[in-house]
Amino acid sequence: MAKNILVVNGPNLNLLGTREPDRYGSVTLPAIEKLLDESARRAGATLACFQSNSESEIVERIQRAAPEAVDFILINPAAYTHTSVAIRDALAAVRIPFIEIHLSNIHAREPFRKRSYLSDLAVGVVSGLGAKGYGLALAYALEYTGKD
Ligand code: CA2
Repeated sequence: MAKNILVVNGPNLNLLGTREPDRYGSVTLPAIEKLLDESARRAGATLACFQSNSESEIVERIQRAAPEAVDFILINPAAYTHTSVAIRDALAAVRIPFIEIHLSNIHAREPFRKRSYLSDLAVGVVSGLGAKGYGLALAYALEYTGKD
């Protein structure tokens, strides 16, 4: 079971629930983080949340996860999904298993969103299930042993 989980959200996801509700839903990021924290606590795990609009801050947060003994990362890299070799390299360097999450179905949108720089390194990808995707990914992370 994963005990120490880090949730990372990328650029513009701080706007969740305040703009484009048809595309991204009406739940705010703090509300999502609160639900995740409650679920993690119930399972006896600890969960830290981080959001940034800056690629370098996300890279630095992922690097810090290794000395913090984070054992699973849930990440919605937002637009950096489609551009960031730096975030890919950080995730590869720390060797912490992660799930890539998207609120929307990135395969049902513009062609440039189909390419992810992270998916082939991920344990799995959740895309198109809205805010529920975070809870589903957390449930998987809590049971993850790396053996199956
Ligand atoms: O579907 C997702 O979760 C995305 O990661 C969201 C990114 C987009 O660039 C990815 O292709 C798919 C965009 C995040 C923008 O977040 C907003 C939230 C509320 C209002 C406006 C933007």
